[in-house]
Amino acid sequence: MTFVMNDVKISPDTKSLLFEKHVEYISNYGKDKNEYEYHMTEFLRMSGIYWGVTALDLMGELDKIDRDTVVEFVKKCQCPVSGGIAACDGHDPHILYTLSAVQILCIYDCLSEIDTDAVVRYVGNLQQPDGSFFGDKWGEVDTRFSFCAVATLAILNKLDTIDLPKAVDFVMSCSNPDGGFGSKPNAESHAGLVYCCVGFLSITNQLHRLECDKLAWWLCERQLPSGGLNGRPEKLPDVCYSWWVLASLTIMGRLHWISAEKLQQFILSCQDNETGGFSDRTGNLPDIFHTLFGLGALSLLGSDQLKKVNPTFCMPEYVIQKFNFQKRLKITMFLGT
Ligand code: GRG
Repeated sequence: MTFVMNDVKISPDTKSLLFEKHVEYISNYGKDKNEYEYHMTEFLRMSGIYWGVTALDLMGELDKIDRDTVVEFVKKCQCPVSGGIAACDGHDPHILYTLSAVQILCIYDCLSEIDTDAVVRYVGNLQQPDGSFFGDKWGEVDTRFSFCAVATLAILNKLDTIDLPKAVDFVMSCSNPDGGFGSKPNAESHAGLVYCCVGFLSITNQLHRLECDKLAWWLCERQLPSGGLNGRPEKLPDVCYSWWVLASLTIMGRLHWISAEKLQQFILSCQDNETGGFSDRTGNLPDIFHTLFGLGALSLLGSDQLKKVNPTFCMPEYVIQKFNFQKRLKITMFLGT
């Protein structure tokens, strides 16, 4: 029997991090309003800004973006009726962009610039009787939204405003016999959703519910001969899975289960030598999403050129320490059980 494995050949040329080029690439993000890409990515702008702000902060270059412009942008995107936050002024609010906005303001230490009580109400109203969360008023359910809900509320210190036991039961109902998690019950395991569920269980202090060895083994099987990681069996590797897989392994204390050296080579091969930034795979065009997740993974691997990143929140660890989220969370969960 022959097995076909989807993989790529990587160029071994780039061995170091093109630090200055990445700083330039990220600080130019969204500056040229005449670019086709600027308009095509309007629907995810709030997350784009979170990816850029986080990446620059990890590089110690946060002052390369104008803080006041970013904060003004975020404030304009809060819906005065629902309290949720949109990707862009004039768009519908969504829990994905609500989390990104809260992460940005938390990094800038100015959460009081928005109506945080309204954000908490928005998130709470999205919870359903089975514990799951809608992404917005249109009613899609996905474990990504469960993660966004608890991450947002944890940052705002308001986890006690939702039905946590039911939220946990829903996420656990999305686990599969292979140890992984999907977007809803009986959906295929996917590394992105594994991150959401492991992050969710970490925030809610329920990591003991995981079959860690089985799940970590499934995650290790994502590593291909090129060193890159895919999101599910038979798929091509992609730099973003370096984050989703590695962060999940880190939370479970099993980062050493994959080859860090080969993964690092793969990630570095996805840098654009001319413009800076990272692409999904060697030779493709870079974008801000893959740039954050490439840098985030290198930080998890211990790069001494980057600040330490928190594997659960994907924010600089110093920010998490400053607000002491995880300690506060343990207290909330202890009192709540
Ligand atoms: C704060 C870091 C952070 C995240 C917020 C939105 C979110 C929470 C996480 C996203 C997780 C993720 C990437 C989920 C993947 C969803 C999915 C099923 C993607 C399938 O995409 P394909 O089919 O990709 O294009 P593959 O690689 O499977 O071919």
